[in-house]
Amino acid sequence: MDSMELEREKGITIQSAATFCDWVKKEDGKEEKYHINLIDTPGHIDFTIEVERALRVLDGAVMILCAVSGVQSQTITVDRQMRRYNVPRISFINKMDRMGANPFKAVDQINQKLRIPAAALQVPIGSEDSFMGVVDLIRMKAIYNDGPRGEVIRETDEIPESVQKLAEERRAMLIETLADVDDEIAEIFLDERTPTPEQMKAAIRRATIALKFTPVLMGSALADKSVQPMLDAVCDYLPNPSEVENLALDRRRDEASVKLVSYNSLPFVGLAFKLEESNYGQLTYIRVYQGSLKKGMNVFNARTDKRVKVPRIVRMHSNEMEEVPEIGAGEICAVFGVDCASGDTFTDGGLPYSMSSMFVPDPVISLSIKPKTTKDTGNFSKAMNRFQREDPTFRVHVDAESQETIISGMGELHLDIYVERMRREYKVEVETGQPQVAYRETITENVNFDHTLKKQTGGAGDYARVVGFMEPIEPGPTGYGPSKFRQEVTGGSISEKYLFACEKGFLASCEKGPLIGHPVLGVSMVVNDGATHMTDSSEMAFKNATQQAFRKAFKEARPQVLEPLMKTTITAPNEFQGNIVGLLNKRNAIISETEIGPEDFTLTADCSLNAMFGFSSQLRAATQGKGEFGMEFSHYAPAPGQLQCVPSSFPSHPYVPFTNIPLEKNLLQSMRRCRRIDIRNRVD
Ligand SMILES: Nc1nc2c(ncn2[C@@H]2O[C@H](COP(=O)(O)OP(=O)(O)OP(=O)(O)O)[C@@H](O)[C@H]2O)c(=O)[nH]1
Ligand SMILES: [Mg+2]
Repeated sequence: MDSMELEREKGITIQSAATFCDWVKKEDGKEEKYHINLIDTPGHIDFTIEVERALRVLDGAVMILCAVSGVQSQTITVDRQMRRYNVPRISFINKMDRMGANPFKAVDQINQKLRIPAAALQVPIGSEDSFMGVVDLIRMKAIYNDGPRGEVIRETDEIPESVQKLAEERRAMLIETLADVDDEIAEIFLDERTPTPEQMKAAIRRATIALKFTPVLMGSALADKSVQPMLDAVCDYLPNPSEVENLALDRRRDEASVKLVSYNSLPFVGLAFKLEESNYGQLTYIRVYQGSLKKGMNVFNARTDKRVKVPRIVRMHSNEMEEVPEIGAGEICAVFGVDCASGDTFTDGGLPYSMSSMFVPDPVISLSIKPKTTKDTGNFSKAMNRFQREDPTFRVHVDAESQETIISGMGELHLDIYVERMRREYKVEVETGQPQVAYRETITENVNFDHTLKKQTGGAGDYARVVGFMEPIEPGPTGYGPSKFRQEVTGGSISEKYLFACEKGFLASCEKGPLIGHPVLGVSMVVNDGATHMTDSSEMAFKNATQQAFRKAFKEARPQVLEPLMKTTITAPNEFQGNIVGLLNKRNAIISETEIGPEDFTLTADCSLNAMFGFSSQLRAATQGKGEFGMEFSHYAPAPGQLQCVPSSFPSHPYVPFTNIPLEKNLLQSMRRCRRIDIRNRVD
């Protein structure tokens, strides 16, 4: 489904792609047809928004693991995202044709590292080159793939002698695991009876949908082996849209939750989860939760309250599309000509519902960018606009002082890909600066302020006085929150209009902190008094006075630079554990979890992004190339002492040397190299 040239070239998925297919499940001579709406997502954390929005709208997922590597650091990150959206999953162990394939190691790792009870529903027949098929442990049948593309399924009751014992053992383990997660099987198990295939399947379905279990299947996509049973399992064990509780918020009743029911006959509710610019205009992907969406119908955007007509509905088949007149409840489609933002809810206009949006992480890395020649400026801005609309984790702003265009995103690969796409799709060659860490600024103490702006230069002067205090907002469980403005003026010393100007001044100050010019988090500013001059006061004067007061008070309130901390997951063979703990200690990382398996260990730590530069090359050196790591933004934390500036020594202009701390160049290169290894691993 990777249709972009760049995806094919690099061998990685960059954008999620949607497709629709019918799958005919054959069982005991009976045929049943299923509609499947499928979204393929990237695995790299840099494209994490694609995973977030897919998981937001999907009812179930197939988690794909490698039979040799098992649970990788990337798997752990995606696992966290699946939990965020309560998505039931089946697990598929791919690459059974590879040398060293060991599906049961992967099953153990799902149990231990992801802490979700898992059991294999199959055992492999043959391995590596001679991997031929699987034994279905529920029905105890051998399943082989015949035909040039493995399209002919041959099922027999004859289980090869060589796997007979393994199949019995694993079947017993499956029943035992099910007994732990399902009451009905527990009862049968305690009575020392054997559950029937129907009872087992029903229990697997119940436990999977209840997020208590994941069934594990195995095969080889490359060798066209045992993929069909996985699709059958999708039908058997993942929920259909009516079995998933999808909630909307009723705006008329204080945002109370209401259940959406996936019936075509009910009023329409859908969520626009992804936008894409295409040759024919903006393509908006919509998941229909309730009711149906028809061509020519009028829908209401719950955010803007605007009515739009839906001129064209298409079903996506990766990059091809099929025009359809109607899409029913539970399905995914794309529409043309509907202008909206990603995450907007659409209704038929009768229901005051909106749906919660997805989680959009903050960017952690930024760099300056400009077209090499001025003639490309038009295309450059076109590209920037498009990328920003499509990807909420990609941000663009112009630095007020340097006038440079700054792009920010989730990682170096993320930004690299956009630079490359600009070159290919918009024919714009660009120059980029050094990547920089996205810092934040905050205060740690309460301060009062009483600031008067007074200028008299002939004619009308400027006058505004603002009085109040600033205080830190304690970081919550998800870290530092946005800064907040409040007015508590009594007696009308500042009018409503001017207070609004004060708030504007405050917001402008928060965009560019006084320390190093990065956004301000976790600061509360309260204006509770002031003074207005009959003729000299203006909105501008109050806005400026607030900005000046903010700046002064901020510096007195023991300000702090915050840096991004990354949740880092490292996996390596056990013998290297000492080395890695040493490496992390040197970086002041806080290790939150260590898990030691029979062969390798997984360690989770919070580590500053700054300190992670150069890590991958050191990790490789310390583990003979056998270690791997992945990282994801966790939260902001105060930067270490040597990076903090002493308030008294603050220059009155932004502290330039600090903002210019580049990501250590070779660190970046090594991160890149690490990715390359990652990619190469997949190929062999
Ligand atoms: N040996 C073997 N290689 C496979 C198999 N399936 C996929 N590969 C190879 O693994 C590499 C990566 O495959 P992709 O399908 O792009 O993997 P992906 O998980 O979609 O990767 P991202 O979307 O970038 O996260 C390719 O080189 C495939 O040829 C398999 O069953 N056996
Ligand atoms: Mg892919």
